[in-house]
Amino acid sequence: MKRSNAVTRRICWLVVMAGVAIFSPSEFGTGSAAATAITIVDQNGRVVPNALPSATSQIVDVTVGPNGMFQFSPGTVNISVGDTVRWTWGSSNHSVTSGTPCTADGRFCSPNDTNCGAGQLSNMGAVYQHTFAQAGTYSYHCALHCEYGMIGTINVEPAPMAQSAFSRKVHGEAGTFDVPLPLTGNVGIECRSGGATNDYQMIINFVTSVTVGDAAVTSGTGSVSSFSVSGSQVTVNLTGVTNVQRITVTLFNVNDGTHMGNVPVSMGVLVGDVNGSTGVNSTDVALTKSQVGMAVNSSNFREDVNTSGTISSTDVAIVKSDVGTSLP
Ligand SMILES: [Cu+2]
Repeated sequence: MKRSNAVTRRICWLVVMAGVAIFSPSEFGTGSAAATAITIVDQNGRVVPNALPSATSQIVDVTVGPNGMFQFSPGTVNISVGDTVRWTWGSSNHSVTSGTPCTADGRFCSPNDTNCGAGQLSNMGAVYQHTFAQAGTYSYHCALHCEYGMIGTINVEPAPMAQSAFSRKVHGEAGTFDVPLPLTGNVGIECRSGGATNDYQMIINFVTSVTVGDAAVTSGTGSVSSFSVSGSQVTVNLTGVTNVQRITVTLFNVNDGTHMGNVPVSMGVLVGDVNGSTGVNSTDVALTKSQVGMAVNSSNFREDVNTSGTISSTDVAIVKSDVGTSLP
């Protein structure tokens, strides 16, 4: 296995050397043949790609060996997660091979993302594209002309980071209270009932102002009835959110001017789990009983499970009726 790899590598080098020997003179030259190729490429009128993220997933164009030059144009491209880069060959005998110059790392390569180490060359007019699903910096090069500086970089920007998220409910005249929904680690548990139509409201805060393309339930049962954006805060109104589940709402194409991407926020729904233990049991009943008649405030609002603004025997009865349920 190792030996055959070594042999393969040696053969590849021979092919590369032969390629340099055969193709370099015309490509280095400024003769009429090369000039003809240049003109054809230019007549394609390929637009120089916009390096800034757009409001939706985009395809960014890169020319491989424009005017016979050993370069990718543009050499550096900034895109967002989910965007596609489309390389079009402006001259022959080049490859797009991922990896820090000048070693293939197998992450992507022309013409079809397979056997990248071979550095297969394509000819003028060829098109290869690759969609980048992960944020990061990707170096690539031409397997034949890397050592002449034919290298490129794709910067894939991550989605904007949400700063915090909450499940918000109005408790009658007692006021508005938020259950934190951590963005990492254990899911936040919403213990309050959603009323007749199981309505909930998520608040998602970003560091800076954002625009949002769409919002939808991407996991669990429920649907987005509406959403709105005010500066750095996104409000998502949900309906039909059933009890005893984990639900994920995804904000699509969130754009903060620098980054763009999708932002998921998850919530556990377990009515009556006033202490957020992921199960409803006698402890929750006792906690609720202990707050009956107390004014609803930031430290006991979870016990007002029907969000009436008062903690009463009705809340105790709701918690009792949910004893035995637990978060899936
Ligand atoms: Cu090349």
